[in-house]
Amino acid sequence: MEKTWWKESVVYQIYPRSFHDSNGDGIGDIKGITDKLDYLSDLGVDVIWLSPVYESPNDDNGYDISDYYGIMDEFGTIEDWEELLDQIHHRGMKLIMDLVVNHSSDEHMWFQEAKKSKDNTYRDYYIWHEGKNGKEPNNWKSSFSGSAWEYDENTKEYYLHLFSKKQPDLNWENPKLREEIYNMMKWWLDKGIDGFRMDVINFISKVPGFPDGAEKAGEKYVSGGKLFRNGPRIHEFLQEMNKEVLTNYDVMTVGEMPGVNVEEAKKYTDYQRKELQMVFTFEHMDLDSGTGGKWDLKPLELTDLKENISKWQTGLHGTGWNSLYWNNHDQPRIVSRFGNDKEFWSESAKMLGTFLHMLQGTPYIYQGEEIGMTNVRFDSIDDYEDIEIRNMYYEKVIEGNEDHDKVMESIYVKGRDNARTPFQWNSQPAGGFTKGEPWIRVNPNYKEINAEKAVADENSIYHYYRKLIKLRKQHPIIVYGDYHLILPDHDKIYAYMRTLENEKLLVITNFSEENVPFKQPENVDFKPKELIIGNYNTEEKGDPTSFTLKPYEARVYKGV
Ligand code: TEU
Ligand code: CA
Repeated sequence: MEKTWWKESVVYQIYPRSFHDSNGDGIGDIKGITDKLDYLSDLGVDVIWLSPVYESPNDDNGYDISDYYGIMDEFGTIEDWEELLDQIHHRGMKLIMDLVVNHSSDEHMWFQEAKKSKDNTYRDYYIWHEGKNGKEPNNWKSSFSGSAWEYDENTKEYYLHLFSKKQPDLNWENPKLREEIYNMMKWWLDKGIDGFRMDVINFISKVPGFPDGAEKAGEKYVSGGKLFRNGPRIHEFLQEMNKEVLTNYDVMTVGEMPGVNVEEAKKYTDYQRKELQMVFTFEHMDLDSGTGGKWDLKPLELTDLKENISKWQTGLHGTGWNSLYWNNHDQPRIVSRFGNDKEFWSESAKMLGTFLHMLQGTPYIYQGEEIGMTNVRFDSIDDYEDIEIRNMYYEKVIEGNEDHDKVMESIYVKGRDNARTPFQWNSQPAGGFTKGEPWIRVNPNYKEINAEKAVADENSIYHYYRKLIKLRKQHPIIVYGDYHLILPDHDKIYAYMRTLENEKLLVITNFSEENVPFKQPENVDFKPKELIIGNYNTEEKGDPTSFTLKPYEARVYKGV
């Protein structure tokens, strides 16, 4: 298997608004990140993925870009950004930027022009359609509630926005638009960045004619996902992007792809197809959602997780490459979601980290995951900033008369603001994130959970993550070994083997708060030699093939 730097890297995602504020305005900024680079290099991460810092009106916190070549005033200047890149490279780390080109902001010059008239030069940079029988062109819903179409009085047509109405979808059918995007990508790559994370990049090719999505009883607008995800020209567009831009640089690319399955991911990440190197799947992040989508809460079944992770591990082995993540700026905190953020907070955070970092793929750590930051429970909906949360609350409770407490509970469990409360640096006011008033409330547990305390405690989740990252550097089997599930039917223990030539690893994790007996199955050909990491201080005594796992215990044995 081809060995490459991006397969051997650990990536750390920064959501700049919530990372560290250097000038006291309550908003994280670029200088604030530069001040904290030693913390990141001490953690041992290799690549930093920076969520958008471009000019934006912040309707969707920077995922609505009004100038792809400018830095958002609140975050600083292009000189601040150049200093950050320089300081990242100086420490031997790399920087990948967020590429948000399925849509722009409606305040982008292109859209401001396009909406002036139907024959404007920039009109076809976006997707315009006449209404149908006095209504929207089709029945697609926006990810942020309501219709995916907004009517423009001036030119008497609708424009498509799969997200907020301030995020008009760009028209990738237009070769001139594609050329603008490729030129912008080259501009950033020529400044020295090391790659891109590509926002909903599998949405850029829509089915021609924009047909209706499948009707759903009681729903005015429905998901059009089958008609804009992994669309008819997606591979053509990505291969063109690769040929025009990416192939000329030694870069890392990861495509965020809601709705992608393993079969499609094989195509996107097969290096001979020259498209992308990795994708972010959402399948494992949908296992605790009911048929009604993310807000329809359902407990995780461990056997579902086994089936899904195993499908991806074996499906991409040898052809493509996996990204590995539990957290990002759109997902709730994993220790609260699949772990236990109360009695077994530290053990379960370490277990979840072990499980993920011993898999084949490139691991992504989201800011705060390494210190066990948890979900938050704000009493009032007014404390929430995320457009997805606010629009959903309005649609369900204000317009739909759904029960306030039930909807708030779904926000506590799944809301994106769980990941966006300010990074907790220390026990100072606002957790040391800012000397001013933070743009969003800080999680009240910042006195107990913060980086300063974690760095000072050799048994902290932080130091455990440092060990996990170091192991990946020391043992090529973790990066390049193949994967084999064992105990497939066990509903509390997730155990899997890794093998590379004559080396083997056995990873054993207890996803429950109970003491669970583990017995290595007879048919597993493995002789444990060394416990290379564990989240309880397990002495070497006892039979390593038969023992009782403590609540959320994780063990990794190396052997033959
Ligand atoms: O997310 C795409 C996406 O599908 C998520 O928004 C997800 O559907 C939603 O958060 C429900 O959990 C990307 C960015 O990561 C997200 O922050 C942006 O809001 C979105 O695209 C639009 O740019
Ligand atoms: Ca600031």
